Amino acid sequence: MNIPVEKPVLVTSALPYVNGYCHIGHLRTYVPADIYVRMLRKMGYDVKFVSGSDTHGTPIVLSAEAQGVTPDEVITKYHAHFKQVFKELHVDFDYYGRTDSETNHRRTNDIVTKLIEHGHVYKQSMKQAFCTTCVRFLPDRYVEGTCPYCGESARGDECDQGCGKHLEPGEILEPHCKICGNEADFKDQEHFFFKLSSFTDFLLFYLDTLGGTLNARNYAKEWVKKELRDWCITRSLEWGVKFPGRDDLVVYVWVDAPIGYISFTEELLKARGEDERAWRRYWKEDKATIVHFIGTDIIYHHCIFWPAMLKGAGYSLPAVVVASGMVKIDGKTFSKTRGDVVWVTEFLERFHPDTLRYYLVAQSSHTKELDFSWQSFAMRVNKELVAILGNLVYRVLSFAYNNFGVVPDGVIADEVVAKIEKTREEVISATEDYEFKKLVDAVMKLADFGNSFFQREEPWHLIKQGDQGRERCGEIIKNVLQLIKAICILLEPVMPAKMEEVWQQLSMEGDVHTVQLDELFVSIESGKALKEPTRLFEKVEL
Ligand code: B3M
Ligand code: ZN
Repeated sequence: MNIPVEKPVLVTSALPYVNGYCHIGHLRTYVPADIYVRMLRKMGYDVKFVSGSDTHGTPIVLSAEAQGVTPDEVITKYHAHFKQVFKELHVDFDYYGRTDSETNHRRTNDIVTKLIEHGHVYKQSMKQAFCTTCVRFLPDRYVEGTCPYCGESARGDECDQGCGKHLEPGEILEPHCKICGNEADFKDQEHFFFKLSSFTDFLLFYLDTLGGTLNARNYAKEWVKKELRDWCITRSLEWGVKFPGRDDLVVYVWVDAPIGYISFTEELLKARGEDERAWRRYWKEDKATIVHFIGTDIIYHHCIFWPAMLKGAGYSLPAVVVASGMVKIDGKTFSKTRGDVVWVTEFLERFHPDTLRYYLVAQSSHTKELDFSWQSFAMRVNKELVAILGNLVYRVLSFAYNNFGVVPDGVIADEVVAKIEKTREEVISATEDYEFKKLVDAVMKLADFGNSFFQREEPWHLIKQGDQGRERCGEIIKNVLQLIKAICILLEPVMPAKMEEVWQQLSMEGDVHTVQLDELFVSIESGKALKEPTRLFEKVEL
């Protein structure tokens, strides 16, 4: 979708539960979101990029219980870990917060209070899973059983193995206690419900206008058409954001987690010294474009609960939801117990972060499943990054350095300008379509062209053919250097650290991270001294 360049843009990336280490499955959302943000900035947009740690809900308390520590200890440990991983991977959030912040408690309280005042919330007694052995209620992930919709095994609040549907408390079949494994009982308990069913017409209308990837819109529409059940928004847990006026209940984690997007905007703008009400431009006054990057497993929450909640409380609505396909490992779903998992920290001990960033987008189109394998990783690095891109840069820069020592003189050929222009258009349209694979493929095609142009013109013969030959050779080299410069700008969003290296090898001034797309057509300056180049990428041995 073409979003207006005049309005500021807020891009968010789903909030990881900070209950364990980051694995490559997480990155399918963060890396493309970061690429998108960098590319929008190159296109002249004013973008803010926020995310943060999801610190509440049963994923956190279960983990704390299992490790025998407090939720706060779990969060502090993994929050720091995720921040570090994002830094190493150059996923550059303007702000990375945590949902247990004071701002988020306050904002959640405000939104829930508004929903109550606007008549969207009611109290009702309901059957809750209860474990007579552990003598406790079993909210959400404390219970496991069978999905009533597709028959797969599921967690209390979502069908994680099967159809992906959100499950309301009490819906799961054959419920068992996650802690002791015994069959769960049911007990009456009083809870608060959000009248989601009354938002059906609004949602159908909203989803028709929603931008982003089709999977998000289509899944959500199917669910809305099938019938929406009211949504239980409280849980009997200690840890979380208290439901207004009730000390014994917290709000369901999927209430306060997305509200984190608002709180983090507020915290970011405050930290930058902006007016206290500046966040309202984004979330109250419809003066910005809100773009959410999520995984397909949380479409329900972002395309149904969240817009209904925002609408009900009188807040601005997101314009775009981009949902990435899930990651598998050698065809299998992630499983820590089976060892089908690739930890990001371990990966980065051996490979450059940019090779992972590249792989994550080059391997499959954004909405499709990505099947990670070491073979396919090695193939992408060796056949594409080493053989095409690395080869072009090293071969041409070495030739230029050895024979000229500077960027030679010459005119940029129409053929070269046309190729760059075409690639620019392809990259922009890929960005607008959230097709990051098309983006890298288009630039790699330009690198391919660079290699064949160099090969075709045979500069190594020209250089031996007197002054005229040397002059013509210089012109050829200048043209290929121009192509490399263009590739460098267009790939910076994907491989920021490696393209900074190329930028320096080209002796370019300015900052490749902030340079705009117009720079693609500015001729590389002749006469600039070149440094001895080094190879960009190393081959991956299987
Ligand atoms: N914490 C993580 C997940 O379910 C969840 C996302 C929250 S985004 C507001 O993937
Ligand atoms: Zn299911």
